[in-house]
Amino acid sequence: MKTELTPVQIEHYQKEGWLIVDDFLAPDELSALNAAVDTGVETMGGDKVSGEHNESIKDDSETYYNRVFLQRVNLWRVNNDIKNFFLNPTLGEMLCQLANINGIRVWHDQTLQKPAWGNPTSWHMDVPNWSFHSPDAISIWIALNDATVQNGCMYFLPGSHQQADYERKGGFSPDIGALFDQYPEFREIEPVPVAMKAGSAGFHNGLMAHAAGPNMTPDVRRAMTCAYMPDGATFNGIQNILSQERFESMEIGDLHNDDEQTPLVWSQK
Ligand SMILES: O=C(O)CCC(=O)C(=O)O
Ligand SMILES: [Fe+2]
Repeated sequence: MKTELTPVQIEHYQKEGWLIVDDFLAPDELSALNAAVDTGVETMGGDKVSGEHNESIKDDSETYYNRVFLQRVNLWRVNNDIKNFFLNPTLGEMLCQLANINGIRVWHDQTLQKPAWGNPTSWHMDVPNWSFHSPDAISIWIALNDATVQNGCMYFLPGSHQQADYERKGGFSPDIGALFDQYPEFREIEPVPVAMKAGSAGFHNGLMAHAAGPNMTPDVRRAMTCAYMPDGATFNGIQNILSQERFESMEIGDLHNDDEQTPLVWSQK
């Protein structure tokens, strides 16, 4: 895992809200992660979020969203290889350097597999949907196979995180450009397509606007991602992927410090 960063890379991430690290994984690390993702997905069966056997979030309907991707969340809970991968302190320290924070917890991992002829991923921001608000959330997106303009690679809107708020967020409806109605000023920013070779990784700030194109090919576009929160982030009243039990037990302002839900990965202390 290529976790060494240069000052130029850190500056790029902070200014633009994203960074690509080519060949982030060595070929053996990539095959191990690919295998772990397949095992994890199989273990989860039809559940979208591990541990949540909730009929309303079962993946069994042919909706527009199910043709955006096959999505399985929190594989770290059902697969130790994935847990060791994303809770690796060296990775945690790298993410803290990029985000300029002192400690970091997993918010959730997810595999996002855009099927053959899959729908695009609409323009959105991540953090406004999540159960904490912070300008410093960071996600890693690893290409498990080549992500190309043809099969639905991501697009970033550089610098948009600096103008974003927690109310306007775009969405996942078929209206891929709804975010630009909410942020007319973003129409001026040139989107950057980020094709990535298998094993390369993208890092993005949770308030930076991003999207992905449709998959125009007969093969799946496979990615494994993990979203992280700064240690010290607090509950904002939004449920998102929290279990009903956890959601009901939390008051707005409570620290997200439960290692069963949001494990600490690295901390300076
Ligand atoms: O993989 C995609 O199409 C979208 C990924 C995304 O939105 C994210 O990682 O936050
Ligand atoms: Fe996203």
